[in-house]
Amino acid sequence: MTHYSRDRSPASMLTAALMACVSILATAGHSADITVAVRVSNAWIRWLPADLPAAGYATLRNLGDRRATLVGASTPDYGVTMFHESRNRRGVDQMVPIESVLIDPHSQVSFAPEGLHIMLMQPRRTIQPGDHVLLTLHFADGQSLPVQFEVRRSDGTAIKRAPDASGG
Ligand SMILES: [Cu+2]
Repeated sequence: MTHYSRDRSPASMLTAALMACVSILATAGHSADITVAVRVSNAWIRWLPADLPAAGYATLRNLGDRRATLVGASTPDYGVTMFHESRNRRGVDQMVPIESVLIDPHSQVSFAPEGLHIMLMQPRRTIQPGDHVLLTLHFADGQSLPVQFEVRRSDGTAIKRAPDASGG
């Protein structure tokens, strides 16, 4: 059965954006300095069929004056979440675990195919293109940032295409 998800309304995207803002503002009252001023864009998850692990990608921009240190990510939708970097050594593709990702002030870091990615394994529900997955990014100073990731096929499209005759 082909299932079309139509929940990607501007309202739900606005909600996600507001949630991201709220998490920053919520901690602002407790401390004079806001150490995490990271804005996330183009957050998506490359979905692969069967039980192949998915990978999360996004661009993180540090709008603040202090370095942000990303130390982890968590989500209720996957059992295992970790940072990896894909590297090619002498023609062999490898994925290297990354402990933390530094984002210098007024600069950005991109998680992207062939490079940094958030490895997602052991899904706890059926996840398919068109879905959204809430990932919370954790920073070294204890602050966290919830981000909605859009699940897309490996070619970057979000919606399952209707099956056609050009199989195999
Ligand atoms: Cu990986």
